[in-house]
Amino acid sequence: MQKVQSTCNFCAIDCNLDFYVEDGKIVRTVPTKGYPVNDGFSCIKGLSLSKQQTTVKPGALPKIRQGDGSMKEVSWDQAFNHVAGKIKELQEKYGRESVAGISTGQLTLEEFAIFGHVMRNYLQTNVDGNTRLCMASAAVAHKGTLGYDAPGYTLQDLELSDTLIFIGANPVVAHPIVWGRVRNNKVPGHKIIVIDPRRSETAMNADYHYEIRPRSDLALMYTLANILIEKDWIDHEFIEAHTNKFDEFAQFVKAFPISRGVEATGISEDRIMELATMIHTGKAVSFWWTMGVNQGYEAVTTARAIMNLALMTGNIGKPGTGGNSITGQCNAMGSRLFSNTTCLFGGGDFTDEAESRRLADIIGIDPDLMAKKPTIPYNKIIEGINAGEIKGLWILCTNPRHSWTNNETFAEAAKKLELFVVQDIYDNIESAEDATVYFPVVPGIKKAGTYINLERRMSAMRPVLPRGENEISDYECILGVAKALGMGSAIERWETPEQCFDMLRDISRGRPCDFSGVKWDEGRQWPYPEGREAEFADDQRRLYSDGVFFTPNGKANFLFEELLDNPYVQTEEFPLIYNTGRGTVGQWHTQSRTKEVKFVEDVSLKKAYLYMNTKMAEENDVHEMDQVRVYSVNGQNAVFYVKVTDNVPYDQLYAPIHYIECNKLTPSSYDKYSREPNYKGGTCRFEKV
Ligand SMILES: Nc1nc2c(c(=O)[nH]1)N[C@H]1C(S)=C(S)[C@@H](COP(=O)(O)OP(=O)(O)OC[C@H]3O[C@@H](n4cnc5c(=O)[nH]c(N)nc54)[C@H](O)[C@@H]3O)O[C@H]1N2
Ligand SMILES: Nc1nc2c(c(=O)[nH]1)N[C@H]1C(S)=C(S)[C@@H](COP(=O)(O)OP(=O)(O)OC[C@H]3O[C@@H](n4cnc5c(=O)[nH]c(N)nc54)[C@H](O)[C@@H]3O)O[C@H]1N2
Ligand code: SF4
Ligand SMILES: [Mo]
Repeated sequence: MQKVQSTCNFCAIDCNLDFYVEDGKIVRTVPTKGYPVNDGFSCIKGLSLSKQQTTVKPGALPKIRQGDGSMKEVSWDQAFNHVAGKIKELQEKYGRESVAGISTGQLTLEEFAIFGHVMRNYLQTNVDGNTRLCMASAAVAHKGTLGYDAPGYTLQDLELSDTLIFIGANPVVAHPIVWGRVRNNKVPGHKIIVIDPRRSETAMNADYHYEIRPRSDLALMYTLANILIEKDWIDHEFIEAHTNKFDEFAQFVKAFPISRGVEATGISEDRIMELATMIHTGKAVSFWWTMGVNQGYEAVTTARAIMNLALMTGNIGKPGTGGNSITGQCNAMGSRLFSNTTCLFGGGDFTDEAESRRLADIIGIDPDLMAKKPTIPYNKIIEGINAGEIKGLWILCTNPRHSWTNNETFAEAAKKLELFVVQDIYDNIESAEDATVYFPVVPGIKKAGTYINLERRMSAMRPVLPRGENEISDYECILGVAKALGMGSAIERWETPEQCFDMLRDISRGRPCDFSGVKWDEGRQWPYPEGREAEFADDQRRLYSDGVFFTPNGKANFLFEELLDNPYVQTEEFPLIYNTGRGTVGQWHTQSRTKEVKFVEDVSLKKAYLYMNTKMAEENDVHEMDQVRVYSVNGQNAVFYVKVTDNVPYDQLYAPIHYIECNKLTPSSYDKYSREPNYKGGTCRFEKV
């Protein structure tokens, strides 16, 4: 029996697992003992990765839509030539930007990079990713406050903090290993605090739960800042030495007396004071935010306000502290820095000509062929298709027909495309219904590459199973199209993922994400510069311990602005908040991968459901598992089964995202800086069916 250690490619923890292989089959999967991330633990999703050896059809061939509407299998070469020809034809006829791509945070670093190279550099067009739906707000917030998209923490901080504050994060369901690390926390008297309008699974397990009104986080953060300043519960020395613009910030939050916080959040004055006092008395306070913050109409500003609290109390760069964003997908961190979508490879600006030339030299391309501006955002791509300006779309490792906000707009777009390439491991995902080309690729267990986890750890994905005839990876698939496009010397240095990794390593040299000392197939946190390995030997490292940030003067920025008007206030017509998010540990997003896991299937509902407050249900004569039709402010409606609970407030519904109905009802509304959808902030009403 052979043992292969590899990385789980579901969530951003990037657990390592030992796969035992016999006769070309995975016979046992065991979480890797001693691995600094998950040390012998994992969740059911990682343990179920072996299912893909049977559920992903082996040896599948690509398919092309025929005149009669049917899909016909063709050889890989035929498919590459067809797609390359069609891309060129569309670009000639309608202009370069008439073709676009939507990528993901769930492929390897090398796969994003080659896709970004082909589409953004060579074809000079737009590619956005599902990372926009997830981490864009955090990325923009980090750049402004810290000077670079560099979350500073290490997972060990969860064990070292005495005051852990989770804001819009539900790790019990979404990041079980994060929660495992919290449970390992041995600091005497440590407190776990949750800020979430809903009594989430994490709130149920916390010491304190502040059930604020949805979208009132920003007002709460400013109110807390004001209290901390008024009481002089701040770290003057740190502020003075390591931050910019504190005085302006202090002046600004004077407009947030505690009464304003009470009015916005619905939390009493005493309880807001209690929270401020815990931030003050904590010796190592850590703030952890996820989608309850990122997916809002003033998400970037809220994330900045959280980091402001960490900065003003000096809770950053020290063990157990930080204003920390928890990442979602296995390689969201990688896609943020190496997809060539919103920044150059390695985080540089498209306008930085010297940096652009340096990169062109490393990747072997004429500097004129480098992308010159950031991509248009996801929503502009979908709107562009619906407006008839974008005619070709290539999506890989994402299922937007299901996951995109107001998803009927994607359904509409898909039907208008002249070329719609869907690259996935399953041909039955909702997004493939209108595909004109389907590329079947192998799942993670059959390929090699690198992920970066939530604490900046490069994590090696190693092929666990051999490949059969016709089986190719995402990397090879993109390379095939690149060659068919006639890229010639512009793709010469990109023959294998390993070669690509070497180029990215060179690119990272001297940048904050410097991983020049990391070898292919090695797991390490960045930075890890070549020649300074001994200095960076600790494998649980955090950034900013020297108080130096990535801004021009090395100081972190206090960034703030007035509250915006909520685009979706509750009205008589739409009196309820429509909250959405993860359902259970076993279910992953659009469920293409997890619905096959028998254990998960046995305990999950097959049809869309939502949670409704007990009193609301009683008043409307709704009982457990009755059906209701929900009418959304976006003009759509859908039917859901009802689960009755006290964990959701009276005037809210909570719909798990794992059913396509969920995003039928979310609005086309975005944060103005990050363009991330305001997925958790719609309004609705319902009637019993
Ligand atoms: N099992 C499982 N795990 C996953 C995933 C999965 O699909 N399934 N997906 C992964 C991915 S890509 C991601 S991004 C993460 C997401 O991880 P999380 O962000 O933790 O998950 P969500 O359920 O989307 O949202 C978290 C909480 O935000 C709350 N919330 C809603 N509105 C507000 C608000 O106005 N203020 C505050 N403070 N809270 C609010 C919701 O009630 C919810 O409990 O999970 C990852 N892990
Ligand atoms: N209402 C609402 N909507 C949301 C959210 C929310 O909280 N509320 N959360 C948003 C967030 S944070 C996210 S990250 C998105 C996720 O949204 P999606 O990215 O659309 O969801 P997934 O189901 O993860 O889609 C991944 C696809 O990749 C395929 N796949 C798996 N492995 C491979 C591979 O190796 N190669 C290829 N080519 N394909 C593969 C899977 O079969 C699947 O079809 O949803 C967003 N949508
Ligand atoms: S889904 Fe996340 S927590 Fe579960 S095994 Fe995979 S990486 Fe670990
Ligand atoms: Mo995500």
